[in-house]
Amino acid sequence: MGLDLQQWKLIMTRYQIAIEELKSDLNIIDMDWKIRLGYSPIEHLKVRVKSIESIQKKLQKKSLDETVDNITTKLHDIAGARIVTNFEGDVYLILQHLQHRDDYRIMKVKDYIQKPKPSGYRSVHVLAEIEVVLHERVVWIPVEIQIRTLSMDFWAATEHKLQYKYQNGSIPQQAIDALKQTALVATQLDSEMSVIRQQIVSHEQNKEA
Ligand code: 0O2
Repeated sequence: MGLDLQQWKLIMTRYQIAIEELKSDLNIIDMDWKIRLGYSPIEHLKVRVKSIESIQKKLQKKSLDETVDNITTKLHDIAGARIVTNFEGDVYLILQHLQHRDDYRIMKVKDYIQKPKPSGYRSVHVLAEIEVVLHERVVWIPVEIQIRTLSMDFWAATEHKLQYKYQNGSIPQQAIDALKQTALVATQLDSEMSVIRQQIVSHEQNKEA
């Protein structure tokens, strides 16, 4: 037997609050970076709370019963944010920022940039608990924050669409190989953009000296 409507409401509200808090925190640091440094590593930000349907699908995939305990302790990506940057170095600036906040507890960092997934997927995933101050108590709510460059984001979003198209069958090996190849092209694009940025920064510094 699954959860009743009231139990779902309580759970979903909890994650909705966490996502509001996270969105607000990230918008504040984006503004602060822009004002103090004239540049923010955040290119754009997307947040979402998984739908009840996709929570149920994930429970099934993990062979877990639909219980409050399983949902709140075994699923860590119900509330999620995706922070997209222009440059690979900016991914790590944001990671460092998150690691130094007192109102975030970092539970796990998965660095799929240093070690891409077999599919070619690259991104840094941060599993964190964020502090939310409620009327009479303080709670810590888990969120998954994915940080990646525009080029990693383009690859992941397009690959995800192609996987979805083939969800009733298997993707031909030729397409899997071709996708891995495009992931390498995306990696190349990221490193070339970083080199160009470095050239521009050095040029400006030489002018000032
Ligand atoms: P959605 O719709 O994006 O949320 P988990 O699946 O989280 O229980 P795991 O394997 O530890 O367990 O998580 P992982 O692989 O660190 O992160 C899963 C999420 O990363 C996925 O979420 C995707 O968003 C993204 N991801 C991981 N691998 C790939 C990939 O090969 N291609 C693309 N496009 N995205 C990937 P969901 O829940 O699958 O989907």
